[in-house]
Formats: sequence, structure tokens, C-alpha cells
Amino acid sequence: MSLERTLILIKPDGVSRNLSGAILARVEAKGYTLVELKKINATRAMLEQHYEEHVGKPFYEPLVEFMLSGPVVAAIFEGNSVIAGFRSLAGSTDPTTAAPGTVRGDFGRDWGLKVQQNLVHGSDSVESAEREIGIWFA
Ligand code: RTP
Ligand code: MG
Repeated sequence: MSLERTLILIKPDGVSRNLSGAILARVEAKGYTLVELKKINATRAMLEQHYEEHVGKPFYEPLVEFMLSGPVVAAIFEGNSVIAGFRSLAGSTDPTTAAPGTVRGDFGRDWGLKVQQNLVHGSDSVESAEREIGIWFA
């Protein structure tokens, strides 16, 4: 047993396509508990912290611009191994190849969109989750 918290973001594509409820429903159905929830316009400063591991990569600036293009939904979920569990629900990074049954595999579109438009973010470790929760729920 490993009770964890994770930071989940529904990115601007998911919010604008009215998929927030459908995505959150999958997380709740898996048995995870919603702790905090809000709709928020990210700032560049928040995103610079959130994506600090990607600074300098070719996709970094387009990713930040995309994340600034509209509101996101930020949530903290709690549960047993929720960090790995949510990343399994989300599917692999690229919606084109994400498995059917996952959020990215089922809802990801593939008509010329960029990899960054992949609907959701989920923390990838206990350390990342603590850091990211501090950014989005300061
Ligand atoms: P996330 O952090 O959003 O949960 O996704 P992830 O771990 O699967 O992906 P990561 O490697 O951490 O990348 C963060 C986000 O950057 C965008 N990305 N674009 N080649 C590309 O154009 C590219 N690679 C990554 C995606 O939005 C990814 O979720
Ligand atoms: Mg990541």
C-alpha cells in the first residue's frame, strides 16, 4: 500500500472540448479521491516552474504557448499508487499511438494537432507531485 497524491491537469484542449467531466469521471471511477479542483489560467511563471525539466527542448516554447492558450483544470487526486495509476489511465504521451481505453487514446484527435495537445498531465513521481501541487495549489 502506498497512499499518494498526484497533480492532474486537464490541458486547454480538454477544457475547450468540454471533456473535463468525462476525464475526471474516469479518475473517480478508478477509485481515486478528489482532494482539490479548480479551473485556472496558468501564468508563464507557473509553467516555467512546472516544465522546468523541459527548458531548452524544441517543444518547450510551443508547449508553454499552448498551455497559455486557454484555461486548464487542475486537480489533486489521492489514492493507492495514484501516480502510476493515473499515468496508466492517461496513456502514452502521443495520442496517435496511445492505447485505446486511455484518455489520450480515446479522446486524442489526430488531424494535424501537435503532440503537446494531449489532453492531460499527471505527475510522474512522488517528488514531482509534491513540487507540482505547490505550483498549482500554492
Ligand atoms: P505530462 O508530463 O504532460 O503528463 O506528459 P508526459 O510525461 O507523457 O510527457 P513529457 O515527456 O513530460 O512531456 C511533457 C509534455 O510536453 C509535450 N510534448 N511535446 N515531441 C513533442 O512535440 C513533445 N514531447 C512532449 C506533451 O504535451 C507532453 O505531455
Ligand atoms: Mg511528464
